[in-house]
Amino acid sequence: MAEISVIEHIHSMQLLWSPMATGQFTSLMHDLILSAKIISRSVTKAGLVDILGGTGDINIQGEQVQKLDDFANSVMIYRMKNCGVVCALGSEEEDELIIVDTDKPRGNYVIFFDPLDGSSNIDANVSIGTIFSIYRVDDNTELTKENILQKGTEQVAAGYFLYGPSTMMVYSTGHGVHGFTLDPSVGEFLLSHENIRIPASGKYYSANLANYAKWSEQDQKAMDSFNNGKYSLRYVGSLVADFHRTLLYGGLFSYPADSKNANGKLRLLYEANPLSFLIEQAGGLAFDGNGKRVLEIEPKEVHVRTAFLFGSKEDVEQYRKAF
Ligand code: AHM
Ligand code: MG
Repeated sequence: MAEISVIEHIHSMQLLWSPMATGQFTSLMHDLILSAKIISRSVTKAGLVDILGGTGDINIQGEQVQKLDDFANSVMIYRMKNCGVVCALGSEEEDELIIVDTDKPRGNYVIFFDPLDGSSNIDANVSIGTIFSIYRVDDNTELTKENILQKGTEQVAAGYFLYGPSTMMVYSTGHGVHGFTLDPSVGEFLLSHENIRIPASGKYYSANLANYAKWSEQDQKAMDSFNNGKYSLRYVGSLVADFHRTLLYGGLFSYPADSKNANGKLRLLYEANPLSFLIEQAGGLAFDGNGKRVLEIEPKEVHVRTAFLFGSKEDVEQYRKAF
């Protein structure tokens, strides 16, 4: 059987959907994939080299920075700034947007990323990941925050790398969701999950139930409706891992707003938008806490947060009925 590498796949999708493509996007994906392989290598060796634990710093989100967070962030920033086709980038770990210097080669792509999602799980060898979201701006667009921040519907591509028992890449360019598994013996991501479709309903629901007392009455009621004997509870606490399970098995994930986090905890640009793009492409649904499609939220700030509800169509509809 012919084994298809992720770059081959991206290239063939481009020929199919944008035959006039210049190759800039493939070049961006190539550098993104290289970043993930470098991060994956360090994640795999984490217990052997001195890269576990905190740096002692607190990030813009008010959270402890882990050494691996810091490492993944530097790898991503370096590669994306130097890939020649990105003009602006935003990282969950950085206070401000980064504009690529005009004296460097740069193109029209903008990328947002969460370099290492699931920080609280790093030292316990639990699955973590890197999430990315890619946009384009027109030639000669002034690179102001207002022009760079766009609704999730404008994403040209989104995806994630999951550092789990195996390292996987899942991506979409708006033509289905495709999954690849890193084969360390050849150093390539090979196609393993073509055209992933989320089941119409699943048997798992997922939420940090320790926050139950802090949720609105509606969110409590909605979540209670899943305690009906049909579902089991699963919650990793690494969004990438909880998302990947939900995508493959179906079910529901909810991180509602609460009395501590009035706008929820998860970040629109680095987490909710890319994952909503994927879940919709796979046939599922994604909403904020007001029943609005996440992809239609107009982002005003780089680090804006949102309540995040996603999953199989029937399960998300069941949750929404409580409102
Ligand atoms: P991180 O990007 O700093 O790791 O934070 C986001 C993580 C998500 O991966 C996960 O869904 C959530 O925070 C878990 O939060 P909690 O510990 O409140 O359940
Ligand atoms: Mg995260």
